[in-house]
Amino acid sequence: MDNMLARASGRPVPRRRSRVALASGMVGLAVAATVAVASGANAGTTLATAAAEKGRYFGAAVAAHKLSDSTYAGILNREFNSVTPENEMKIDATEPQQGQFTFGNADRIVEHARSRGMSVRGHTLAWHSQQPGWMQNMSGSALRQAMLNHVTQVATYYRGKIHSWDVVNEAFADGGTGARRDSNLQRTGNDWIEAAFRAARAADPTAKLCYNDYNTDGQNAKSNAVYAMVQDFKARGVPIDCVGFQSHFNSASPVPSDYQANLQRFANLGVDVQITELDIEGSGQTQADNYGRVVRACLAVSRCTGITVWGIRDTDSWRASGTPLLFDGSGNKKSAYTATLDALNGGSTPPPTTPPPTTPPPTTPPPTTPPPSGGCSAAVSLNSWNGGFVATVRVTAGSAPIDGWAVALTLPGGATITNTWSARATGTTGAVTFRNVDYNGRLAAGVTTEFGFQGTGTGPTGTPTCTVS
Ligand code: G2I
Repeated sequence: MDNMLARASGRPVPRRRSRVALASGMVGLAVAATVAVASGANAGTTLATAAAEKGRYFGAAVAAHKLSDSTYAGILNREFNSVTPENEMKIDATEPQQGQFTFGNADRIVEHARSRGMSVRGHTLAWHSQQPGWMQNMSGSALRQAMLNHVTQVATYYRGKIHSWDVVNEAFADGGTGARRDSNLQRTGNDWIEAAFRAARAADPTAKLCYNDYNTDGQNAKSNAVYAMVQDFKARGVPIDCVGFQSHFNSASPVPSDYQANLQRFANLGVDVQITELDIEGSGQTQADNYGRVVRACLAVSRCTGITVWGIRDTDSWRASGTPLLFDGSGNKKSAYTATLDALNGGSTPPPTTPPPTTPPPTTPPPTTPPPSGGCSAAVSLNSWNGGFVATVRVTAGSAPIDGWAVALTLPGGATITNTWSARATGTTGAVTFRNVDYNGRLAAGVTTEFGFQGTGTGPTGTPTCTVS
């Protein structure tokens, strides 16, 4: 409370001094409270609420078998609004025998999260590690087919329930080569990554699709190689929406000095960036300072949409001896927790409602109608592959607020819409009109909302028209 008031009033008062101030009388408290209200500042008192104030999520990696531990679940439910199954969605867990899918443990986490309004990061659909035995023994086109089937089955099963999927994990080699990591998946052909992304998009067009890796947190040969891949995917319309930076740090692998700049350069490619597996070995002030730096870097990048720590208590960590997390083994908040919360409650760039312009421009420049005053405009961007497409449509209100919108466009012959989200479509072929749904019809002047649709055949190429309804 004392720190919250200090923060809300814009005064960085050290914890001990503010306690003294608080004890010195009710007058000081009343003044501070008045300042907090007058300034309109809302300091979050948990990681989730503080991050939400900044338009971000704050998540934790979760193990299904720990959900029955009341200390663990208590912290999870109080502090976090996003979860990542730590192991339960990996290939060996979800397809232990070829063609036999088991989702029990993953479902427990998804249910726990969704019933409490938390979002879920899916981890991970295609990875060289934690493959079941049958997959480890496969190669060539049989493996490629099995991998694509796995991606399709798992993403379809969880369709509509996943905020972001780590579609492909850790596909680049360490060291200075910038090469792909050798693996059975890589040996099926260099295009295995884009094939996995296309299969994921077709299976769940609502999830953001991420590439996730470690040792890519600063600019180096490995992150340069990932950067080149993302740039290439954006240029060729391969459906990628986000890049995950695992951010496992310790003294041998510290938070890089160009961490924020590296996040920003990826964001400038037109993808969201997410900190996906944060943990920082250490203790005390040094650890706390490093957590603060990471959080501030994310808040400074408008497309850094959320942070996930890789576990809850130090004892839950995959490297518990390094005490790398925000809560100690008894569930007490560490100074790293306070530094994280304080950083979340500090200043930041606005939340990522309107993504910054992307470089380079997409190969299919979104056709736009000129922004009419008081009307609306629409722009389509397409992710296409042989035989199908996903269209994302951005609808922007003109110079006046609107209460509803309708976007009309024409599909080429042979194209059929199979699925629409965040809009209602009339028709599935030829001339189609999309109208807003309940929650996205009302837009303030200049504000943008998105809807999308998926189809077979070729996507629309003409200019959409937007009318206010
Ligand atoms: O290694 C840290 C992370 C690096 N990035 C990808 C993440 O998926 C990875 O997470 C870790 C989990 O935290 C560990 O919990 O991935 C490890 C496996 O690669 C996980 O370890 C495994 C053990 O290897 C298994 O023996 C064990 O059965 O955890 C399993 C469940 O406890």
